[in-house]
Amino acid sequence: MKNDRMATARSKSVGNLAAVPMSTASAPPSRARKTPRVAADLAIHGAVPLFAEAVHVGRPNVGSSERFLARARDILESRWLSNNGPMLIEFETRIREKLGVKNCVAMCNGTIALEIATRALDLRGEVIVPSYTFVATAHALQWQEITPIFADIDPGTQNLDPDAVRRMITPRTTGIVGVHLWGRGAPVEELAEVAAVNNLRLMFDASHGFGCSHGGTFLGNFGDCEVFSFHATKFFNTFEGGAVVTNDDRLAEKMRLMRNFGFSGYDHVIYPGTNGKMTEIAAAMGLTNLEDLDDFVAINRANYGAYRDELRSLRGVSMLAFDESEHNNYQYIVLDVTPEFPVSRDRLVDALHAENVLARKYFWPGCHNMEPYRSFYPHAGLVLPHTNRIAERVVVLPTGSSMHPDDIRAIVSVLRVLASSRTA
Ligand code: T4K
Repeated sequence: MKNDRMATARSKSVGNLAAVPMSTASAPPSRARKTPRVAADLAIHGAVPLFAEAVHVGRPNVGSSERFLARARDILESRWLSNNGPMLIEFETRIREKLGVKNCVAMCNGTIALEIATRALDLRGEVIVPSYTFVATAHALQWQEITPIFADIDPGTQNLDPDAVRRMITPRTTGIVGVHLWGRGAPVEELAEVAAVNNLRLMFDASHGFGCSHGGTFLGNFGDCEVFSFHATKFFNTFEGGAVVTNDDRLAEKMRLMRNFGFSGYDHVIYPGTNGKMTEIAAAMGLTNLEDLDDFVAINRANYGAYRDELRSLRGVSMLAFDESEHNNYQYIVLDVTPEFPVSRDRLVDALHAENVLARKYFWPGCHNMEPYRSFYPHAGLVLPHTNRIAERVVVLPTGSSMHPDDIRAIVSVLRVLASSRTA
């Protein structure tokens, strides 16, 4: 789908958020049926839902279908479908150029990329991670019998707190996996210092952070290596996919071997490996979507501006802000529902779901409250007060190229009705 919304976005200035017009001139029609004004207009009270069909968090952004299909035809005609084919090689080159990083090792998904990176860094024993992340960050370690040790977050940034990391270090600790949550850079300098002082490896789960920067440098250039997810729900997708990027040539070479069973040539295995390869059709999707990346960002940014403007006057909810001096992908619209808001976060989510707005409680309840970690460490929550609190308060709202600004206004109107009615 190369929709009108994207064509509009291309012609807009993105230098300044305030300058991004909320024009609907050539946007696809709004799907919202009405604007609720009083409690009786809400679907939780029996009214017709705001949307006839579900509005998702994570609706994929899809670039030009013509260019994708032309690439698909080339793949079929060439009979080269996987294993380091021409699409993959071009894809890795484009990623390296975009991020200014020396190596890109594309993989079949972000989870396998995390596992391969972890192995390549020789992590074992205990590795410190945030609990407030998608569970794949922890599972990628546990799957290899490495013990994830959960450290608390800074409630202001929702990223790992370096002091909390320091407190969790033991003689068994071999590394730290930081997460650039919501695409906002983790405290990379402080974490690098903690790692250096304690002789630990440092890698980042940058699954949310493709196209985002920290201190003006694109994420992908920090730590020993960084891992991206290109899952369908990410702002930039290859259907399924991921990559490890690094400025360490030897580490990259090791990971290239690992993603292809350890083969260094026909019948020649020099390393234990797995199958982490990205297919040609996934790389073709990536190349196509890379060409439309600026449009995706512009749309997300306009949506972010629309949410911010609509939510500004609403007491009790605050929207996570992106630092405008950095590159951002504005992939996640993250609300903190504070105790000041008249209804609970869960009631708010129920109300939105009733309207067919499938808001998400990412990353509730925190990895430490999921199996197997909940059974392994029944008392982990005692050292994770900020994680526990934030996980109970956050709601993620829909954005992306399938959203119309009027849909956003309609969604916020539900919050406004809830805010004004104690009985809602
Ligand atoms: N580390 C972090 C920090 C991550 O956030 C993730 C993935 C990973 C590691 C692992 O990377 P991968 O191995 O996945 O590459 C979704 C995604 O599945 C997951 O990739 C993502 N993080 C996570 C934050 O969100 P779910 O289970 O919450 O949602 P899901 O996949 O059911 O999709 C959400 C909604 O999107 C659906 O309700 C419908 C819509 N959707 C989904 C797909 C796949 C579509 O409209 N079209 C689609 O093709 O995990």
